[in-house]
Amino acid sequence: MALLPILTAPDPRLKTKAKPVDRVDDEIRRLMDDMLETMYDAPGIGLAAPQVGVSQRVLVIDTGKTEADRKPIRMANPEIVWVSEVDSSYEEGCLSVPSHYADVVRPAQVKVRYLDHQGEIREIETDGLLATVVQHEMDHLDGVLFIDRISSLKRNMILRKLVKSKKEEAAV
Ligand code: K1U
Ligand code: ZN
Repeated sequence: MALLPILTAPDPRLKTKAKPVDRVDDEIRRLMDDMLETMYDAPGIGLAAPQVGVSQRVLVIDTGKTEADRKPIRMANPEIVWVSEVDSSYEEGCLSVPSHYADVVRPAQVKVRYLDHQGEIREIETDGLLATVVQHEMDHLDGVLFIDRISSLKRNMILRKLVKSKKEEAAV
């Protein structure tokens, strides 16, 4: 397995719609495993392929609190097939928007259909943190960041700070 570099905003690769996976083969399974290792190392609770520069509709999630609690979820070509009418708000973070957090409103419950790491069709209906994270990761597959779902004032402030820190890092 390998640790993959995580892209940070602003980066045009994070704004691009990813392509569906043709079939879940060994290459996709290796990508899923490398993404999980990268996510655990970061640390994070989700990661989408565009965040590691791969424009494919693949994501991984694990909301377990400890190593013993780990229950990795690997998804290819996820689709939301149902959303609740009730919304909920959660303070989101993102490994591609480091050190910034904001409240985002999304449907409280979702049903998602996807291909698992064996290429089998699966469905999960979920709420709480997992519902938030799966919607956040699916946004990445469409080139959408959580800062695109907050006010333009807050978004531009965060983007200015990210550009500044990238310039400072490049100067070291
Ligand atoms: O970059 C990402 O897409 C991953 C992101 C997922 C996420 C978190 C919270 C709300 C929505 C989506 C993260 O994992 S940010 C880091 C984080 O939340 C976390 C890190 C370590 C332990 C617990 C949480
Ligand atoms: Zn993210």
